[in-house]
Amino acid sequence: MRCFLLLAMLVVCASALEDLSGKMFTFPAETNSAHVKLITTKHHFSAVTVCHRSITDLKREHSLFSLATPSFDNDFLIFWQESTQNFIPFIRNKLVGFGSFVYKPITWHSICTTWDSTSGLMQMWVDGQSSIRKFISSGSNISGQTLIILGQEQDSYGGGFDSKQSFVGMMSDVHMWDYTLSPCEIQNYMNSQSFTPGNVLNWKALDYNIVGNVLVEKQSLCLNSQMTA
Ligand SMILES: *[C@@H]1O[C@H](CO)[C@@H](O)[C@H](O)[C@H]1NC(C)=O
Ligand SMILES: [Ca+2]
Repeated sequence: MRCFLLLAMLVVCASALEDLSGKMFTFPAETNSAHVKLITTKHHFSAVTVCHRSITDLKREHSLFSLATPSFDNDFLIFWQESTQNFIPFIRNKLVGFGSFVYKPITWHSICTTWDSTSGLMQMWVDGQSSIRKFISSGSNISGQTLIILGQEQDSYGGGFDSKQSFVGMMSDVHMWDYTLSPCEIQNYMNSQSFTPGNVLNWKALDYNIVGNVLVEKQSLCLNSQMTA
């Protein structure tokens, strides 16, 4: 009977797309295990855009978005490096640094990252400000079974977590597209105006699994006034 019940629950869980509007993932503790796995049916990318909002009080490096494939554990990673005060995105295990952004603690930040394999250029936006466009990796697409994880940084496919690179804080409005958004669309996202939701990951119809101590909670603060403060 217990098995039957578990099976029934698994079937329900596997097919559930949840509208997380107005909600956030809360990562309340530093661990080398707690994370959220985001599930998508797309596994081949010649371009990507990822946008999310997050808040933390960490004063150390941490992972904001970790996409691994069997060939590259950092096939697409968004990482904050405290020692250089740089965002360090990775594509296919290659990296570039974006400095000069103001990444204040206990402040909600809207962060978007774009890349396309033709030009190999990457660009980041933080709270409405854009970086320059920098070369990172061209001529090779992200491909293979993608494993997308929030809260931890994958040093191996689906594992190799390090508590000292984990994310502690809250994260919301995670979207991913398999193309590069225009600067206007990114500004719309940053200003919480209407935008085309992600076609790879959509916060309004999200398939995800929580492992360990991560909560889904209502956003307790007014995000808009935080953004523009
Ligand atoms: C990358 O993907 C695009 C679109 O699917 C395709 O046209 C191109 O040939 C791919 N490039 C490589 C190197 O596989
Ligand atoms: Ca690592």
